[in-house]
Amino acid sequence: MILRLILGDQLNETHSWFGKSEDDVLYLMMEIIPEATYVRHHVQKLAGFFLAMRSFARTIESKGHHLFYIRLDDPENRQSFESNIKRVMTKFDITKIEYILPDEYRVDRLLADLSDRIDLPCSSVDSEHFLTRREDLGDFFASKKRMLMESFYRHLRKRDNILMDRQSPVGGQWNFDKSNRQTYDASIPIPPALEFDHTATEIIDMCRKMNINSFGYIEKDRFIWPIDRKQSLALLDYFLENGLPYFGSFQDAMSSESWSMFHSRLSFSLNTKMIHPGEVIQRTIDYVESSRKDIQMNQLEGFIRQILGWREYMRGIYWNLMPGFNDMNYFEHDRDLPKFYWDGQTKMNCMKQAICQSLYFAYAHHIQRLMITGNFALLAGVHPDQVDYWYLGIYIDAIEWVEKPNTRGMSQFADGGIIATKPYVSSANYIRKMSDYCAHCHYDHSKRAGERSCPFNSLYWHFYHRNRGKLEGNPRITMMYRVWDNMAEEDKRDIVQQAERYLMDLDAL
Ligand code: FAD
Ligand code: DLZ
Ligand code: SF4
Repeated sequence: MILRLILGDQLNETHSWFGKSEDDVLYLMMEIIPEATYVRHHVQKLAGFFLAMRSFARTIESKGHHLFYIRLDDPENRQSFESNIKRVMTKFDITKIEYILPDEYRVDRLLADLSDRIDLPCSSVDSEHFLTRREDLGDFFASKKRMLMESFYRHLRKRDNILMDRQSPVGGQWNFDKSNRQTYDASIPIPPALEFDHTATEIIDMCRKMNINSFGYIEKDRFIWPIDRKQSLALLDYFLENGLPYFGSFQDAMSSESWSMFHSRLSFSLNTKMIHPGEVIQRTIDYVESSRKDIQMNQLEGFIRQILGWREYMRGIYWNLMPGFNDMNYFEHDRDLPKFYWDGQTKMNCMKQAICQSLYFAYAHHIQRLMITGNFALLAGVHPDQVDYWYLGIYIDAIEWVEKPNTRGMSQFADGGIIATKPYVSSANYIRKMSDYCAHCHYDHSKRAGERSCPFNSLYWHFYHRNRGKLEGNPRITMMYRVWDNMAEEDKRDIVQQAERYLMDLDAL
């Protein structure tokens, strides 16, 4: 009998493994303590993975497949992939092991030499999920100086003939980013987030019984994210109807009125592989073509770029940089992550909003992750290990292959500029322009130093000042140093002193 392992982020019903049921195949899924504790997960992330895994198990069993499912609190659970495989091997006449290539380096290494330890042939198959192979990005950039997302994205547009008019991009432009930085226009109603209605009580009780340490909230144990393919497709359809018409325009906008704005919230469904990026792209294009709404190109292209461009690019970067990626710390940052990241208790309203909604929904949209919480961690000089740890735990969609390039690379510039051409930092100016947060803040967005001066302002200049040696040569930053150099000496001194006072006690901010 062949034993086939399915990991918790491999819930892909459309995988060719499940084409027809075979009597000589036994599928194996397991809930294990190391996966629930390799980082402190948000309670909704634990609930989401276990609920979706169990739902997937029911689906494939209903299609006639044989499955052995090990629950976290099963007294016979040996709590590791390898030990549980060995246990199943003693129960059934297993002659071969097959697994789907994992997306995480850690699990990939664990399974790569499994056959040496269990004395049975082991082989892997593709996940059939991504639009590129692990090594495609490295091959594509082999002879190029920079590994820019935009080049890879254009290559994939051409390769797959997506939004193309022969060799030219539809709409005459590859990228409509400039039209995608609008501030939120309050006359356009934000669609309420589509919520599903699952109860997570059993999972939460089980995690408690098994001493799994989690954080974050889940109101009345009600889990609102999709847990199967059908619900994931319903979420996609809801987004196309309600979010897509304004997606591009307000992609970077933030408002305390909504925790998900016009975003799709599809990342959990995609990262667990309940839906396929190719079908998301195709359905989106079909929707725009058949819709009577006049959906502009900047909305459509903006969304396609996230899935076809950023998502595939980040995965390629991950496989290109691992395992060395883990140790990158370009600025040699070493401060601790402030305590308020774990409870949202800070006087900085932008941080409070972004962190509290993450604690309540296990979600923040991209610009909150990048330009609020990520921006602050970078300005404050927090060690990237601690920043990674937080992002990997708090978000429902956080799987290392996508979390790490976004956090350590894009947001913390710990790779020294492989992903981003300059650090994503900003002062209050940007936050004020893109959100309504500053209007209700204890701090004054217009002050760079002195009482109640916004910490983002002094820390911003301090960041450039202290990292001059590493950044001055970057042509995209020259201008900032010119502004700094032209400031009055007294102002510069006040700003640096203010930043140093704030840095001495970040927890008090
Ligand atoms: P939408 O805005 O609706 O975008 C649609 C889809 O595009 C997303 O579902 C996602 O699959 C893809 N996408 C968009 N941006 C990116 C990106 N930068 N990288 C990869 N895919 C992207 N995304 C994760 O899936 N998991 C993570 O752990 C994660 N950690 C992040 C950490 C930081 C510091 C930052 C700055 C970004 C991170 N992202 C991560 C990327 C992005 O923020 C999320 O994919 C997005 O917010 C998910 O919400 P959504 O589904 O509503 O996205
Ligand atoms: C996130 C997660 C959690 C919390 N628990 C499990 C689990 O018990 N079993 C499992 O197979 N997968 C789990 N996952 C998803 C894993 O992090 C992911 O499947 C692997 O690390 C491979 O990327
Ligand atoms: Fe954030 Fe500063 Fe604005 Fe307050 S004033 S919301 S801390 S940017």
